[in-house]
Amino acid sequence: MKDRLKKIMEEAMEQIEASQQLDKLNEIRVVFLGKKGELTSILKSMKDVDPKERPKVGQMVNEARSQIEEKLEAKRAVFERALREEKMKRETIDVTLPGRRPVVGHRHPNTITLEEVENIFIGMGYEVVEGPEIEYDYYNFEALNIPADHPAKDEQDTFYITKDILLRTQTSSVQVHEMEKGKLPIRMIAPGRVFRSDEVDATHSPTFHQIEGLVIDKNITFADLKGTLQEFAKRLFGEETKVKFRPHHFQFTEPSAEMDVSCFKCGGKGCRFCKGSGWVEILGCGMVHPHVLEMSGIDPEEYTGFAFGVGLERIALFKYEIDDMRLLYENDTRFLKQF
Ligand code: 2NL
Repeated sequence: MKDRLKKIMEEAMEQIEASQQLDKLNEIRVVFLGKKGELTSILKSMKDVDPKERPKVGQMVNEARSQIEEKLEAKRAVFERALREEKMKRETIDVTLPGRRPVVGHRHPNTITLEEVENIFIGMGYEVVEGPEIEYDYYNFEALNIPADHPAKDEQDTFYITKDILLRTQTSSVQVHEMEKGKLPIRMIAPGRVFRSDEVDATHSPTFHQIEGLVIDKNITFADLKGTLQEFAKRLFGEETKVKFRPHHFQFTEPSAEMDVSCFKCGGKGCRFCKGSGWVEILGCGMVHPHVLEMSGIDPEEYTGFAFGVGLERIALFKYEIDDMRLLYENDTRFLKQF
């Protein structure tokens, strides 16, 4: 029994000494000290030992166990120190190396322009309201005085999802929802993405952004519309900006107009930018059609209002002198980092 124990001890020590990896130590622990290990099997065969000798043999086995454990622990510490040292070596920082400059993001010209427009109207007491891009036909067309058989519906080349559900072609739908709530007066802008089935070119995209505005109160007149939009143009393009209203037609406003601003590049003398005219068309507007008010439950005898719609990309292209709308959608950082 003694000899067997001695042999086990020697073998364990030898294997521990020769081991090269932390994993190997665990294997050795199982082989010698585990439930089915060598030492345990000796304890199991104690019944064959002379009862007088048993305490002594037991003590020897225990001693052997603690020696093997000590040796395992010592070796484990050696491995761990080596691993730690290796890791430290890998992690040394060469402070003389040049740093890596973090890439700083830029706001998209659309975002810059949108925030500028929003701030102008917030400053005039308007609320910014957003709504869903997927809408019922009713909110996009019918409530805006565009009936089912009206050619404007074809003109707009709408993306339909079902017969009654579509991708909004304008953000007016958001304003119709506001009108339906019945809380007056209303002073709001509705910015957001709109969709039209257009071919892509330098000035068209199947998706772009619009900002619509709506004011409804007692005694709102065309003079309020003109004053507000003139102030908007001055704040956006500069104090010296002049505006001009041309008669136009929209189904949802009566009367309707388009507003031009004096070309901020040439001050109105005429240049490549304004195609020699000195003016640039910037938005459509008008007094809300009585029928539109009525359909949303507002009495047109008591309340009047004005509304307008501007294309966000159009303003961004104009302000930043970008000559191709596609640049706004490509997300090329070489382009974006210029703003
Ligand atoms: C454009 C300019 C416009 C409106 C949008 C509007 C909204 C409501 C009622 C009446 Cl809820 N009008 N929006 C008015 C005039 C022009 O957009 O060029 N649109 C095609």
